[in-house]
Amino acid sequence: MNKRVLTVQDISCVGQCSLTVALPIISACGIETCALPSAVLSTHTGGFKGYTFRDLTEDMPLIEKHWQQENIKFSALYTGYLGSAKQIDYVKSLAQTCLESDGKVIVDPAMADNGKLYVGFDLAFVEKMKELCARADFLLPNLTEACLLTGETYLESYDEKYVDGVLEKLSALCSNGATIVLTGIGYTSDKTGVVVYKNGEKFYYEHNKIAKGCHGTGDIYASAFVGALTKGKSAFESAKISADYTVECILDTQNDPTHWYGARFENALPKLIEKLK
Ligand code: PXL
Repeated sequence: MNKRVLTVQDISCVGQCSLTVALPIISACGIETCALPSAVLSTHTGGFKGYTFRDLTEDMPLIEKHWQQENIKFSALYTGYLGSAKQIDYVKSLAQTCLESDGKVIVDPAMADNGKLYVGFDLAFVEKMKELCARADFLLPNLTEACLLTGETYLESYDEKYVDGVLEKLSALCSNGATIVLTGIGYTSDKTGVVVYKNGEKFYYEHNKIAKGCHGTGDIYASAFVGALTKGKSAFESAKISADYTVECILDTQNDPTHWYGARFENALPKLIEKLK
């Protein structure tokens, strides 16, 4: 049967993040992609002023009920930026009612970056997010999110021992035995990479760090990961393919000063698709 992914995250109308990134990327991977918007914002919250925010929490149980009536099921549930802590309860419920029996839950605990929570999130949300980590089959935090979830101190530079400690604490949160994909890990100033960790086994993929960091690259990364994984690639292959794709997107964006709000993911899509063949 064809794979069908459900992704739950916001629509930022402008800004190249969340659903406007996830839908095209996962679709380009050749996978039917369904969307449950967590909120509608005029733009993302990272740099624009005066954005609108329509919270769609109350629609979620109604949508879930309808899908149950129609016996609609998904092969994977991929969650990103959520509009309220209450939505975590609804997402947990969707994981029970709307997934095929071997369906996977992929959680990007999108709530923080560069050592700080995003505007609108608080420690109560972080606490609640731990419940979703417990249900995850794949967990994709950046280092800031990992530190918030584990109580570890966020450091700008660190060694492998520090990262091992973070990974162990994250594993303890993941009672469903999730594969952890920890992004943005670099041991020298010119490198970054991703660590894939499961049952004490660890793989590290390192690549060049591009000076310009772009907003929304976490969403590009997680969407490509979901696409590759659903296409049947292993977690490590998927992590590597997504890292290479994200680098291509940043390279395509870095010399355009008007494109400060996100990363151009469109031109590199053929390269991503090629790697999935
Ligand atoms: O890329 C994460 C993200 C998603 N959605 C919204 C955001 C952000 C990051 O700031 O503001 C609305």
